[in-house]
Amino acid sequence: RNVPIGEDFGNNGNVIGGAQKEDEADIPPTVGKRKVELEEDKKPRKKAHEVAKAKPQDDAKKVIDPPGNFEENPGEMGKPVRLPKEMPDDMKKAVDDGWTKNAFNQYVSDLVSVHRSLPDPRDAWCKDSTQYLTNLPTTDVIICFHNEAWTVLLRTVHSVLDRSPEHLIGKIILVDDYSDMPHLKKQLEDYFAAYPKVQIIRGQKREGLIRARILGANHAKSAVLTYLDSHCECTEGWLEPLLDRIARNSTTVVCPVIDVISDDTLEYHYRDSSGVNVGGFDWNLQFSWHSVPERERKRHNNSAEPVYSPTMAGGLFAIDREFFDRLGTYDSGFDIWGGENLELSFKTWMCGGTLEIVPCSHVGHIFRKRSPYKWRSGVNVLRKNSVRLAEVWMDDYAQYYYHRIGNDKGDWGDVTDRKKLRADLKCKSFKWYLDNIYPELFIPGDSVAHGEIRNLGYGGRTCLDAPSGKKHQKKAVGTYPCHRQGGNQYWMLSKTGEIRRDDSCLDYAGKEVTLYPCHGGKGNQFWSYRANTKQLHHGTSGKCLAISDSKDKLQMEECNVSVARQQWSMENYDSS
Ligand code: LR7
Ligand code: MN
Repeated sequence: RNVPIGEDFGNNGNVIGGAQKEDEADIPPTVGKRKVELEEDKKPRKKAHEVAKAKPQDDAKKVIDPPGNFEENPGEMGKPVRLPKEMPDDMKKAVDDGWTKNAFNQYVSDLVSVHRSLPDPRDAWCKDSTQYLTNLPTTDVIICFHNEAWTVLLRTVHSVLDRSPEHLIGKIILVDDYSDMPHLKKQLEDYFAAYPKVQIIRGQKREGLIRARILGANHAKSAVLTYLDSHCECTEGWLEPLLDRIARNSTTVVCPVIDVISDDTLEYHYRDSSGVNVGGFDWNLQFSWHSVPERERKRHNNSAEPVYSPTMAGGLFAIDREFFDRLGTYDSGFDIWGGENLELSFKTWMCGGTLEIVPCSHVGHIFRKRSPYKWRSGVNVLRKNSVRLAEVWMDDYAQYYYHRIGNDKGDWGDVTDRKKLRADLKCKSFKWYLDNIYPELFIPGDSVAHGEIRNLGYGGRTCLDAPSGKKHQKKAVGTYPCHRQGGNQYWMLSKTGEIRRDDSCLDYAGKEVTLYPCHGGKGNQFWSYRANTKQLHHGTSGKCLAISDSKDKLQMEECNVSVARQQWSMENYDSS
């Protein structure tokens, strides 16, 4: 997820034809791999090459064999599959085509068995089945897809069938969101005809993943709904710990730990429970991962116990069907992609439920760096979804998001029904949610100033401007003509002297002024704004922030009150 708007699209605010995604910078790196027992594979398996050849992705024409000495059964146990550096031209073309269509290495996926084995990432504690209720509810597994690669989709479904107790799976509902790839038509129906649990439902037009999920829910009958993306792999024992939580309390919404399947090698990365992360968000309404906060750690004896999470990533979760209905499922006014994860997270907490990450349940997901499919041209879909979310659920706090996007809210349609839903359910306030569920979030209103930071030298038209994307960290912070659209020029001066941008802080260590994750330790991240001289004094260096003569760079200088290029005005400055 994490498709940014605004700043990454030159502030024209249009996300067209998919969006640039961050890379795995936000995704927890894999640490502490442990030895795992080999899972006995019960079913007779075809060799990877046979699988790939038997059902080639027909728009890829044919599967081009890798060189003869290539490994026989690549990718087993989640091992990485590395293609040779030198490839014959036709193979190279097939590899490139796979990347173009899917934004992951489809060629590699086609070499890997759709029943491949995976490591077992669970802590020993999780394998003691006596801790799970014996009478667990059944679940329908809903998998929505738009133009998913053949072997990736099949592997998702087989990982559910192969690694879940049969009696706990009602149906696997595949919702085709108006794909046009030919292998997803009759070929898909023929393939799954042999699997009575698998049902295929097709939308009549492109709905986007949110309405596709609602469509799936409308066809579900089991007590629990479990959602997965169409490029996942479930590991051994993934399901029971999720269902157990819901069986104990039907208002508990649960997410597995989401492990990383490499987009390039299909390697399965995981780490143990000590590395579990919980979900948060920032004032751009982007989802982010955080380590388990101290207050939450204290509630547990064992790091494998379910932990409260302020938000969910969105794609992988289980929920009681009746509770989901009571919450009004999703806002059907959300298009294509995004925001629905925060909607469900906020209302779960605000309307009497609990959201947890269950460290005993691991499901892998292929994280992509860009979105391979078409969005909706001319419409800023993500902004529309986010404004609907903010209007209905965020009370006065919505202003911080609006400010962050330059108050350019666009057309978000009608949310009367959703507001009524919230009122009927008598949900708690967003303030309650922030105070009790996400106290770590920095509130712009608690800052000394928030908005643009404008330099008063050279005509006073230059603003502090953050580098684009989230890879900004450690990149130099620059300047740009003030544009009053928030985005890269939205800053917060905290009471503790940080100049913040989401979770990053303005940092000076003697060379360039950069953005660095906020550490709360003052030092290089400490700035004091003197309202009388309008200077920004830096903590450790004692220097003042200025712009260069050419206005296009920041520089640190010996403080001099008579130099206009050292003077700044802070938006929404409140000295009290
Ligand atoms: O128009 C569409 N119709 C669809 O059916 C667009 C997408 N989809 C399907 C698609 O085929 C896929 O199965 O919907 C699913 C999600 O789309 P992705 O894989 O492009 O999304 P993502 O993995 O980049 O994004 C995350 O955020 C999304 C929007 O908020 C959804 O909630 C995704 O499910 C979610 N993915 C995860 O939570 C996995 C972990 C990612 C993280 C962090
Ligand atoms: Mn996904």
